[in-house]
Amino acid sequence: MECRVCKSSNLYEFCSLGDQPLANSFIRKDDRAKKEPKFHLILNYCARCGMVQLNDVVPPKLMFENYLYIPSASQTRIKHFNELSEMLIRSLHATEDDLVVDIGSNDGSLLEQFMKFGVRILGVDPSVNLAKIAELKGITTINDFFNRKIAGKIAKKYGMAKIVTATNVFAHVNDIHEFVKGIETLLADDGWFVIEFPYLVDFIENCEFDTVYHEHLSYFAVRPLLTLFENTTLEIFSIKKMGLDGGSIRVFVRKKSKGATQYHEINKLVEKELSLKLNTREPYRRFAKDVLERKRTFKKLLKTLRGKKNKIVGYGAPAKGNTFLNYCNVSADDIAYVVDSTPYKQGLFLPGSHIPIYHENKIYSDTPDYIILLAWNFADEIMNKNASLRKKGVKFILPHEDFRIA
Ligand code: JHZ
Ligand code: ZN
Repeated sequence: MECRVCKSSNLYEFCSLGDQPLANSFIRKDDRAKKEPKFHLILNYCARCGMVQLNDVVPPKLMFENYLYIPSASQTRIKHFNELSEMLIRSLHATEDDLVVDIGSNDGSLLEQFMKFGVRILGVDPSVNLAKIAELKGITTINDFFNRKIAGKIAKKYGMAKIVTATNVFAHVNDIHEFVKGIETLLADDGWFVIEFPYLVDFIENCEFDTVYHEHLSYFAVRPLLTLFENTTLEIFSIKKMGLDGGSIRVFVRKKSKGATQYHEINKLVEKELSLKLNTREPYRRFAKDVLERKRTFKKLLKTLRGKKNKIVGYGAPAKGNTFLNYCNVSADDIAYVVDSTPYKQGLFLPGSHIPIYHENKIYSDTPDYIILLAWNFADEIMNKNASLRKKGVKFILPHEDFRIA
């Protein structure tokens, strides 16, 4: 095993979440008796470049060919995509001749926002079911994994891209050097490549261990990211911190020497990373301890609540919820069901725990005592829309606030 950024074999294992099923492999009712494939979920830290990464790489086709996660199940994410598209169109003065390519385009949620501006749009996504949905919306989608070859084909057929976006997909890519070469092939000289993903600083500071699953191969800090682009024709010229998904960053990339780089913003993030000693093993050791502590705290709470015969259910069937529940050995005896707004997940069962997934309405007819907020990154949206339920006395358990009950 070598570091996916600097190729060093000086990797240090700091946290194991055990063997787990794939977090987005929801199960059909009739398949519950079948054995689920499980894979190690182990985090490594590269002592040379500081990159945090998974030890084991699951064949991507197993995870992404039939994909049930859609960003459009959350209003907050749609709003975010709307803001992102507006900002990029405005900043680059993009017109109808310009091409926007979204990598990991999913059901076309982001490109739908760009569509409003009349620019040319193109999606790239390996998921067969989601590419079909995007095509039905009128979004041409190349149904494949992005790489240099695909980039070359796009450039030849559609021309160079003024805007290339990759939101929550960069961390899923095994060969990131090949991916970056694809961007070098595709990006116009005056174009921008914008990447978004969860930020290592928030991940470590808030012990967001549930965001570890087999899809997430990389847990980026700015320092290794700068290393990644070092020997390329591209440069990072700005980075914005965002609150989304428990703390993410938006990274702006373009061809080298195309204007003023916002070093101040980038340096501030690097300084923060150094002040947290993310270039040493210390914070990772602490993280592993915190993970164990969080499991203990939750198990204790669960025991107390169940001892008092409370009915406990879950809100959301996010991938991260499955890491959380499976790491804490939670079963359908502990949590009766979860509800989720994604139509494709409803009627299925969670991987590992086999907890059933229902429509969000179920909690209104059923009125549980406690709801654990598995999709804690959308706390505002979910707590607001369930205000009436809370008035009736239903309590929410907030994992991201040390399991506070609200
Ligand atoms: P959400 C996915 O992770 C997978 P997940 C992926 N690997 C990734 O990187 C991140 O996204 C970004 C539901 N929900 O977005 C919808 C409600 O039911 O946190 C979703 O199933 N009601 C690409 O799966 C889930 O919660 C609501 O009101 O961890 C949220 O999933 C809202 C707001 C959401 O991502
Ligand atoms: Zn490295």
